[in-house]
Amino acid sequence: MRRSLLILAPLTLGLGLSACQQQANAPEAAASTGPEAKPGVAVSGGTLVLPAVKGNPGVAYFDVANSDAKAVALAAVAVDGAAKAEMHQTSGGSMAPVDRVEIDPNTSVKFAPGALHVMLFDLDPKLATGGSAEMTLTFADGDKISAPLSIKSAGEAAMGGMEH
Ligand SMILES: [Cu+2]
Repeated sequence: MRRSLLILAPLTLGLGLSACQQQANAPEAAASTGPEAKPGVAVSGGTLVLPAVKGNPGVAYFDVANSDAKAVALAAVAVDGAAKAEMHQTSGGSMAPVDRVEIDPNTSVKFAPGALHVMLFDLDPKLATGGSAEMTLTFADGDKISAPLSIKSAGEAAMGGMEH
């Protein structure tokens, strides 16, 4: 009787420990698949073009590919170092804000000069040509994905055929 109790005690202790460890690990595991990486969605070609005139808005361009079986809807963009970021659509020489960008299954959407783009307001002066800024895309379902933008000057971007 006594003996079996002694054997049980360490076992119980061991179980208690592993349960605690699992609990402690759970939030980390969720974080690595949650805010930083929306399943099936990939961002590439991120570029931030600084304004030619200081104080003017900058602009961000990138590609978003959806390899998932269902459509996703991009609802918001945020960029570190920009007080405000707005999705815009250029058409016929003018542009208008866009609330939502749908990306059908197995397609990609390009944010590019003369089309969809992200307007960046009140840029931090620390954003400098040759550096990079972190961009976070938020989808309608609350999922997020982060990607770097490489920072270019307006002149550099123009040479590459980029025009806002
Ligand atoms: Cu714009």
